[in-house]
Amino acid sequence: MTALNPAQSLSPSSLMQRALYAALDSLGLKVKDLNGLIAVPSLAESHFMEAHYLGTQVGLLPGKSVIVRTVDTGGAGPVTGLLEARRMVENEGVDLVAVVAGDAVKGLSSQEFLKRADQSCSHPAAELPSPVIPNGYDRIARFQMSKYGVTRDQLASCSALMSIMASRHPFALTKKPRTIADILAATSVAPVTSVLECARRADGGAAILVASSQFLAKRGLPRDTGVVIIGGGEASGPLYPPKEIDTISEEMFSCEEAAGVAYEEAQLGVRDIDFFGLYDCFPICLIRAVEAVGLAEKGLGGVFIEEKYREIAARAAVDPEFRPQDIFPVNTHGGLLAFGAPWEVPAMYNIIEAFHQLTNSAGKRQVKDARRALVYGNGGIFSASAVAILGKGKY
Ligand code: MLC
Repeated sequence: MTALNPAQSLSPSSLMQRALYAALDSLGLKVKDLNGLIAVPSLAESHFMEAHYLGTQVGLLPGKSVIVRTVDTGGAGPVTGLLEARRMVENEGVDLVAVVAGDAVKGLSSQEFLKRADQSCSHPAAELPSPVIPNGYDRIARFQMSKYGVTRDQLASCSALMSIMASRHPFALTKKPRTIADILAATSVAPVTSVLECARRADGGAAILVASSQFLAKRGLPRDTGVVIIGGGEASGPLYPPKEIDTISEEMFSCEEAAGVAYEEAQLGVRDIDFFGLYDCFPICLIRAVEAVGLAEKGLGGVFIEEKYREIAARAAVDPEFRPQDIFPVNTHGGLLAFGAPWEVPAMYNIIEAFHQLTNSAGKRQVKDARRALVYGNGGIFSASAVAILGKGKY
């Protein structure tokens, strides 16, 4: 990954290129070693056929026997890309695929960002005021409050908990833990959403390489320095929620279905997973995610998060050595709410943090004996869910 909000402002294409070169360099590989490229589009500088644009910029194209694809499932894009890369390796004879994302939404003025972001999920039928996306998630939060008794403090706990996690990651944007009171006192953006409960707008790029076992053997690359993809699932919902809260139904949500498909393919259950990288663009996304992957019972995700937050905050206050990951092995980097969220890029950080956990390179954030991880990306307003289950490369 590139630095978040680099000192010198860079275009989305430059961020994508830097991330791609950094990933290749880390293994001593070159662009011409790739025969697959997947990119997700940016908001700040969108291109027709983003992956072809990037492939041409870096000199992968023209080239023979190269498969290049743009995937657009919004914020789920990196996880969809990871699963698509696996299909390319398994079914299409591709050896080495790069999945790349980059955006520079912090570099846009507030007005320009909102103009573009509002267009992405708006429709007259949804009657969502600007900012459209925070208001869309806020509507779902209010649905969850009326249907399942989620409280305002439970919502705020999500952001407070993510700020504790982020404060332990050297690259995260949020450096200091925040309390529920801090979150509630921040500027209001929508009826039950403050500015500190929005995906933290940022610039950044990230890339991931997916290789076949044959490629690793041929190039003398050890299998146990990477991770393996052992299951995946995707499911879809509508682009925007219905206007009336009382007409929202469980049918519009898709994470549980995607996670179910992934667990089934991997022949694993929630108790087999040691680390979870869960999408948290707004608190309600994290609350629904802990339920969907089976960490909390249906309707009790908010209670679960608030309990974890209060326990972690209390123990961290008296014990500087306390390890929050021992009781909440989720988003040890701080998620979208606190690590940073360059539009469609941030699910990459869930995958990268899972990679660090599974390769025992997460430093003081390390989850003990992490052997399997689940990563979840969400696009639109609960419009796309992609879940992948990853395993340690070494058995
Ligand atoms: C913002 N700030 C935060 C923060 N969010 N600080 C800590 N934690 C957070 N989570 C800070 C900023 O760094 C900034 O401080 C100040 O608050 C104001 O933020 P801003 O973004 O510069 O302000 P503004 O332009 O007025 O816009 C506010 C906003 C916007 C809430 C309308 O930030 C917004 O729309 N955010 C949500 C972005 C979004 O929708 N992403 C996609 C999520 S949906 P400073 O010091 O820097 O000035 C998704 C699915 C998908 O992920 O498919 O994409």
